[in-house]
Amino acid sequence: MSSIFGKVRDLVSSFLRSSESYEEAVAAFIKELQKEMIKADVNVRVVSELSSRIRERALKEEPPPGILRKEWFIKIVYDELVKLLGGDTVSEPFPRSFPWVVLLVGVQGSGKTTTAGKLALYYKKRGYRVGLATTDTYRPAAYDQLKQLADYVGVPFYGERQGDPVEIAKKAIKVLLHDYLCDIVIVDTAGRHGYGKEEDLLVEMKEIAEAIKPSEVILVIDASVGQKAFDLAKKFHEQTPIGSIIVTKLDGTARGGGALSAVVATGAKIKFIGDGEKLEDFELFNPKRFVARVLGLGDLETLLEKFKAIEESDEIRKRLEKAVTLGRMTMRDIYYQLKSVKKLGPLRKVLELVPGLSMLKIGDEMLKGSEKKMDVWVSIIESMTYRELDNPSIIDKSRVRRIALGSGRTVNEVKELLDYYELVNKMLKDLKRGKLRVKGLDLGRLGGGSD
Ligand SMILES: Nc1nc2c(ncn2[C@@H]2O[C@H](COP(=O)(O)OP(=O)(O)OP(=O)(O)O)[C@@H](O)[C@H]2O)c(=O)[nH]1
Ligand SMILES: [Mg+2]
Repeated sequence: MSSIFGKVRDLVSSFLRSSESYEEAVAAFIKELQKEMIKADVNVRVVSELSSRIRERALKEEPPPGILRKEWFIKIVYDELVKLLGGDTVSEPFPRSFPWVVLLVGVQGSGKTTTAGKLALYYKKRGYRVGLATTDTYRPAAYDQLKQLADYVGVPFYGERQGDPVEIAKKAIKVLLHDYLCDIVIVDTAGRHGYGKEEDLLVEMKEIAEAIKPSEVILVIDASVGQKAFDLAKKFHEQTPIGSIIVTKLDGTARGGGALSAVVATGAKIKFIGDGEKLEDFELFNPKRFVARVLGLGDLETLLEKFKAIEESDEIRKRLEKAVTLGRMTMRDIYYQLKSVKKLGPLRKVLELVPGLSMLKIGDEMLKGSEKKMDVWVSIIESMTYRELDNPSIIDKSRVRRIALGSGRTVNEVKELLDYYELVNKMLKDLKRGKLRVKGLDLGRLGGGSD
């Protein structure tokens, strides 16, 4: 997998080491990145859009405290690549409704049949009743190939050695859903169309899709497919809207750029990746992890840690903004902050960039407060019930004693946390009423009216 984007890893480390000026180094990095991506068969339009976004941010944004400008640039590259690959969410692999019918499409040899087997195993292991079907009557061995996989996984199979693929698909759905009561049916299709043209294959996919109305059409794409993947994905997409993508053969020497292009061409996200011939060589696609690997951030552990800290502080900032808007903060928010600050460890200085945090004393208490106190408070909060978390005012003397006992802390320590909770909430309330001004917080924007 390290071969994707060729030498991007080396680019990153030489960028960080280079002695050129920031502007020069950025320009050089972008130029090399473009070269590598084009070499990796990423569509030219995609490359140029990506680089202008990176360039613009690189020249405009100031890094947060504690982060060097060059490090921040790598974060920008990381962000933009993650965005390109579907954002920071890992896609939801589990169907929302049943039955869930998947139609696998893709060109010859892209790995559809193998992927059908992988999907079947993946979902069977997770307790679903899966069925496999093939409509491939063009390649003589296609039927046996999927049948064998179905037997290996231990799931029902439907296929016919010859006949009209559309009719076979319809029958397969009927048999697997009604006779075998499957929750999930995976339909494998042909990658070639007799001696026919590519157009015929596309028409057939469209007809099958119209006949069985799958819940999701998945494009299976080989990581080594080059530039033509972009056009191909677009063509498939025009015939049968692609819901998601599975990239196969990422274990090989492929650079994977074609697959990246397919993502952009269809607007669909990569859901799984295959990295081997065995059915177990299959995993959910995680854009962040993937890009971190591509950029070699695993080797730059401290840098990756810093990025995580920034993301964490971003989450805290969002929660704080909400608390300010509402004029209150829950015990759960406090818990989240305590945990984050602990997790960030020596990087907690990054937290200082959270606007208003230190002014609200939350920062002071936590940033300067001892590690030990954080542990105490975390354990106390963990001993509270959900009702107490949501509404600490119900915590009376006897509950205080029970919480202290449950967490192995003293009554005074529990009281101290509750006092702190009250103090923070009083400040938030005053803030909302406009009695308190906090530097760095745009109160107008947050809409804290003076009611
Ligand atoms: N190394 C590796 N090989 C794979 C992977 N996925 C599939 N293959 C191999 O690629 C070849 C083609 O796979 P198939 O699953 O038959 O491809 P297909 O799309 O069904 O092919 P057609 O039905 O002919 O269109 C087989 O030799 C598979 O073992 C993968 O993730 N890694
Ligand atoms: Mg096949």
